[in-house]
Amino acid sequence: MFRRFTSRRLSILATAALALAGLTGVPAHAEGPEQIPNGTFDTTADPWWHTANLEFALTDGRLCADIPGGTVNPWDAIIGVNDIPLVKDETYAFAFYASADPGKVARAYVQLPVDPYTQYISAAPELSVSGDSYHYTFTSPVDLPNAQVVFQLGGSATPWRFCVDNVSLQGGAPPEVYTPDTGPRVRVNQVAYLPKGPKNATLVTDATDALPWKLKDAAGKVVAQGSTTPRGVDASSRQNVHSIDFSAYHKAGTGFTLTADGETSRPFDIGADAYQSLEVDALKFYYTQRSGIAIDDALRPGYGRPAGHIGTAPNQGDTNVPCQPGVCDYSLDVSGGWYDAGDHGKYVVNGGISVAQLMSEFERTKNAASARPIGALAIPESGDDVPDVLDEARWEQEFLLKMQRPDGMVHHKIHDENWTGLPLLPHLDPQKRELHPVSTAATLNLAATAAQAARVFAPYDAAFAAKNLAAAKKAWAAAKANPAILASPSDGNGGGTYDDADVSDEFYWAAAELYITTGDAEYKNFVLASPHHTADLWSQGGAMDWGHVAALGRIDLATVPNGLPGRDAVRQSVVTGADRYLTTIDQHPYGLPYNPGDYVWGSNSAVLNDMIVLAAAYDITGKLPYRDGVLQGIDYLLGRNALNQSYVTGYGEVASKNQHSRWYAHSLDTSLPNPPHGSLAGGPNSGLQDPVAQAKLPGCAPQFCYIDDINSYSTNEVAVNWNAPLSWVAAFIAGQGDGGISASANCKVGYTVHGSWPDGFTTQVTLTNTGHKAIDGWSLTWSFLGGQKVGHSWAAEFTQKAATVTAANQSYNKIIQPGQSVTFGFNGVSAPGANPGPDLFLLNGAPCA
Ligand SMILES: [Ca+2]
Ligand SMILES: [Ca+2]
Ligand SMILES: [Ca+2]
Repeated sequence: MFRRFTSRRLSILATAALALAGLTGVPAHAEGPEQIPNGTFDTTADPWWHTANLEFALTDGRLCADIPGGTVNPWDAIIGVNDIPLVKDETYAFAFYASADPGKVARAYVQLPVDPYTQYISAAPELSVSGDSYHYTFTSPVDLPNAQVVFQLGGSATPWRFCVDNVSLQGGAPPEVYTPDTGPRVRVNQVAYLPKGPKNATLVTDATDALPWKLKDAAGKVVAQGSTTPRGVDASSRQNVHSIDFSAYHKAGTGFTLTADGETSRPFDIGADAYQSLEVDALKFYYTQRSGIAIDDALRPGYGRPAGHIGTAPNQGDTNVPCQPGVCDYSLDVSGGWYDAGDHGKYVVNGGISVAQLMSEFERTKNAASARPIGALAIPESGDDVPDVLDEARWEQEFLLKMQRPDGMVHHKIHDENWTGLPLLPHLDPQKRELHPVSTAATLNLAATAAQAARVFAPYDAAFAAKNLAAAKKAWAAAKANPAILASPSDGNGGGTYDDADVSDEFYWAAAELYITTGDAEYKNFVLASPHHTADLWSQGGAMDWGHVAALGRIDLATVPNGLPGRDAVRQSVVTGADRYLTTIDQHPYGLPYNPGDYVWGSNSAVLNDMIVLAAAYDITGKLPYRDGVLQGIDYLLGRNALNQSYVTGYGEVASKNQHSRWYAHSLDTSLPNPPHGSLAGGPNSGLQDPVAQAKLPGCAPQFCYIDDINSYSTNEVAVNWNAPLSWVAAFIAGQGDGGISASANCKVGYTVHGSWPDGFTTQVTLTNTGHKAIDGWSLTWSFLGGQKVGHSWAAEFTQKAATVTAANQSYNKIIQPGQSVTFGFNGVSAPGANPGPDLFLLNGAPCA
């Protein structure tokens, strides 16, 4: 499970203008289509919501709630459901069964969901203990796509119990049968294939025999041709499909099309440029998600807005945020950070995996042969010496630090008291903001991310690094002392619950990051003893998500230099996981590494996280099939799929652009923008966990359980934990150039720390020419783990930029004959913590084999 919401609700402020229309109070004939999603409560309360002062639950097939006493107004306690369509001049039959114990008058309305809450029918049934059915009719005076049905239950001095069932609103227009426009049946990556990379497509056809295909350039000239491979019926789409492999064509260009079975694909490029821009755009997404800072329109034309949640009315946060009633008696300044998704909430566990993946995207540039520096992001911190990807990560990490209490425990989340409606710019959110209880999971997320921040920021800001290391250690100790404080699965009013019943994986991840950064025995021993250290983490769903984080630790232990005993087996375990995802890709006619049966909430991020395992295996082994698995996986997200659309805004001829967001809400308010280019939609979700998906997508095959509708939050939201693996993978692909095999250098490096003392160490490096030709002039580059610096040196010219060191020949040792070596060395100034030898050495820019 990814993001789960037990309810979504709109704020109820008052019921002003009454506009009764056609209320008859007599039983009506039930005719016309049913407009209420789930009025029978057979298996779930979704998508019904309730006010924060009550909970509801299913009891004997009914929805029941204990209504608190002591409220004043009817609207002080509400149960409701949103997004009910009304058609002007249509007559509706409104009916429900309800009971009250003791008997009570309730109010039932079909109304406008925002101020002035105009009521199209207003009923005040006298409810009995034994229960009764109630029937009304009315004629709608308006066309409205999103009316609310609410039961107002407040105003009683004493508590009582309310149950409801068989809520029905029949009439109006029959629900439109939704059929997605899937365009031509030849499905391609609509953005770009790398010239020398794999090139695969999928043809939807009833044909069972192979068919001819033709690749045409922009001028319509056939430049390659071949035969399709019949693949049978694909379970994820329930389509009969063929696959097409045109990898043998290598020439770059734009406007290619692929033709088969009388259909011509949407156009695509063959080239590498798109991934350079996708890497940057996917990261630029975070700036406009920032809380606590005005978004500069000069940096993001069309996206400028005032700062959200800086203590300026109508905001009620985030500079001095109290706890929920009864949770704590203090307030914290928790301003800053990123808004999580399409809402204004900020959740430590989802921020945690996101900031970790951004830091890993940076850290990979120090350790992976094919990585290149991450591009500039046009953010306020651009132009300084700190890579922008780290500046962006720091914006969130600073917030995570603020969520920590003096005792080390970390609050799970901070968000609005009640759900707000769409659209709503951050600075206009009037809701009370509340801190929710601390949790072990949040505390361990801070331990992990702060430990990672301590090493990656060390060369740029030693004080910030030290602050993070102290916070990480404190969080670790607090979590050890409080190992089972779990977030509540019912704490979902106004924000996602992000509850997680198993935090043993969070312990493993935190221990792994603390070990990599410090080298300390306590964390090493914990890692080696954890069942997650050797468990099979490579699920056919996603390898990791906000609640399953063991793979974050395992992959970092495999790919970030460290001295863990048995590290070779750790590296091999990642390769084993990648082998499984390669098998899935090979067997899937749409070529994706994800094949769990039903698709989950945020399935696109699961696809990407599986691709990160493949990418890590490529970084570890240098074997091309792993890299090519990543290149195939991105094809799915960019158009080679059953819906024939890209899930990344601005990429591909047909792409998601109406993702669920309160401020990229162009489809609700044309003065607001669509999501920025590079925004990833959550993707197909078989669970259909919102009213739009429930109305439009019943019975969908997994790949079809998606709609680009702003109200389909369970298939089409944006989220910080979804763009993080997108940017990671885009950076990986951008580093592959045109997809050709980059040369490695004929060299071997011995790197030996001969001695160390509290703030220093001495290192000897031996560079051996393993080739058959003399090396005439050399510079050897590697990166330190953290804030280490080269001091006194000998036999080479040293330069250092941040963590990256280059040692170049002197005139007398410029030539290294085949089989010969040169030796040089330096005294290092040690930052506190681990000081492992590097995994990667580049000789004149190429990795030593
Ligand atoms: Ca029922
Ligand atoms: Ca910068
Ligand atoms: Ca967990």
